[in-house]
Amino acid sequence: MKRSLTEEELRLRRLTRRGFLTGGLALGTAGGLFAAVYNADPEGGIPWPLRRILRFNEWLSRAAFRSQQPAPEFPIGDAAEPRVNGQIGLTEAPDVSRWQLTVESEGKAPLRLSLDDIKALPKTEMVTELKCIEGWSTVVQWGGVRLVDFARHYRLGTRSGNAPEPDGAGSDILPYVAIETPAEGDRPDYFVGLDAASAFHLQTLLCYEMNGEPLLPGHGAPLRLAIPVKYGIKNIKRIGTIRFTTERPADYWAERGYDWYAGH
Ligand SMILES: Nc1nc2c(c(=O)[nH]1)N[C@H]1C(S)=C(S)[C@@H](COP(=O)(O)O)O[C@H]1N2
Ligand SMILES: [Mo]
Repeated sequence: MKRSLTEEELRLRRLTRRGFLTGGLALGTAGGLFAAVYNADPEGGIPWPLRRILRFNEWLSRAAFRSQQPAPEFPIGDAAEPRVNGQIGLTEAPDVSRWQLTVESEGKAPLRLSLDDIKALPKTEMVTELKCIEGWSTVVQWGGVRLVDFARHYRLGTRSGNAPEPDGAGSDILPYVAIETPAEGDRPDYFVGLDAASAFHLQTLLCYEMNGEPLLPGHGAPLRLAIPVKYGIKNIKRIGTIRFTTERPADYWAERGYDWYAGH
């Protein structure tokens, strides 16, 4: 692992600890909590009181998200190139000519799309902040297609197989979206899970441009996610597969013990 990842882990750990504290205060006294945690049977490796706190934190994030608040946008003159950060799943050069996007949505036959298919959809540009959990952030201009526009065009992400509503809400919506780097072996190298509300947020873009230029390999060419309502960790680079699902997807950093939502 690179040194930057170790730093990333430290930041995440601190953030998670803060989350535990907030949840812990809501549940009871620190002493009582400590005793409860200490004596609890672990469930999935995590003692159940901590699991509960994690769930409580997730519930809070979800409640906060219901307002669908936009992330701030900036003047284009503020945009700059962010540092190339996080190279998991990017070790080999991308073969853009052979690249295909695999799209799965429960109850539908899988789709295989080219970059031209994606570029043919309505383009959205936005200037937002890419915020890394390590503590840096950069204003970036992104160009691509909104995930909600993409899903509406191909009728993805609903139980009925109809196009989702423009606000991406309602009981017909499949609750989760999994996005993964191209699978090399049996598992992709990097993978993120998103709740449908975040995935269908109007500022969630499948991007093929950064600052007016085609995306560079280090930034996730040919296609990456820009999702400014989430920390950098969810802004997955070099997407190979998108899956709309009822099952809460695995998430690279959540598997390492950190908040699955990673919103801010
Ligand atoms: N495939 C992949 N995507 C990834 C990562 C990674 O390691 N692999 N790191 C994430 C993190 S932690 C950040 S901060 C952003 C950084 O994006 P940038 O390199 O374009 O600045 O990418 C995210 N997407
Ligand atoms: Mo990051």
